Amino acid sequence: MSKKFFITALIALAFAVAVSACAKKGGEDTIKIGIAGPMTGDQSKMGMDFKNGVELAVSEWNAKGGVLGKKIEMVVVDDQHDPKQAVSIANKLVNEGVVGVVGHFNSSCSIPSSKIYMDGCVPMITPATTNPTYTEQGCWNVFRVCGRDDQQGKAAADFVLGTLKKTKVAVLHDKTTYGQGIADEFKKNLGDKAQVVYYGSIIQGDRDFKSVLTSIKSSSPEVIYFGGIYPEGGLLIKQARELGLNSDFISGDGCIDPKFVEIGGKSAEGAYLTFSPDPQNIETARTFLETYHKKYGPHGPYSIYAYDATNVLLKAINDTGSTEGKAIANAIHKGMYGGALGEVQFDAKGDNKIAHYVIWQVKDGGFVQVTK
Ligand code: ABU
Repeated sequence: MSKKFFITALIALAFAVAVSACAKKGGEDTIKIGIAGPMTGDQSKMGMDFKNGVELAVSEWNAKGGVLGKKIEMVVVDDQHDPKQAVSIANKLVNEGVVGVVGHFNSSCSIPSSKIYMDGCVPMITPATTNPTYTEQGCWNVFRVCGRDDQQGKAAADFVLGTLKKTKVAVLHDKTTYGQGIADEFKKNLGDKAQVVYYGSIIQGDRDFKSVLTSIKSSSPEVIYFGGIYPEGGLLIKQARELGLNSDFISGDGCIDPKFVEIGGKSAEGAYLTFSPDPQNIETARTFLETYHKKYGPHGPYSIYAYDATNVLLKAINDTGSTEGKAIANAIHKGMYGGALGEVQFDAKGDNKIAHYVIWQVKDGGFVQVTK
């Protein structure tokens, strides 16, 4: 039996089991949706970007009368990018009767909480979780509007080999599901075309990386790849340059935020990152960007994804005329959505069929897309 067939069969079975377990929600004055992410702490910028994107979509729906004749109410919860806290707040959202969740940010939070939402018959759409496992577990209730780290790791490896033409590489990660996962995808996609002269990890939350960077320097890499998030990524590039370690630096979507440049300062200049194409070049994103900027200031990398995820969820509730989780998930699977980022369509596992990655670079303190 092929892996694809097995996963599709597993999801079909999970759907069938869910029919008997899911009860119709409702009876309240509002339709509640959960927004989950790191709302406090060093990744709170991501949580706030989520909250703003969702709030903008909800305000537009509510201005038109809400959904199924009821106003939409946001229930915002903070997972502090901690997997245990994520499970705890997932239980809280299920108990509060949310009909869907937009979140979480971190793969290490979305993966364990997805089971809680599935048991509670709640569909979840993550704007930003990119680890493949999220949609490979066989959960009927999971969706993502972003891409996956197997795509993203390949894009980074292709760029290092094909464009930078570098073959001596150091690979570092933060030991999280996302960080290690994307670093390993990058390494796997280098294959035997590059020599990995250093492979190691840091601990998320640490602030002094001089020791690991000194070891990396002694291996003389042409490129350092980092799998992790901007609080550590910004410090890593800053401290690398202070040590005279001037190799090219490349990371993933976890570092593509102005906070990376704020922390890294001038040292961040020239760093490469993988992310989706610039929404400023996407016609359908214009209205979102104008409205968002007026209301909240500059958009973050995942503000627009949170906005699109919310619209996917609310459109499915509206189209199906139901707040029952399985019916909503079915409607999401069947639909084609004209989002601010363009068309969104999901495969049987809940992955966005249309997502892809390009290369960005830090130039003059900002991020510029450098490949098509
Ligand atoms: N995709 C970037 C960071 C979020 C995650 O853990 O997947």
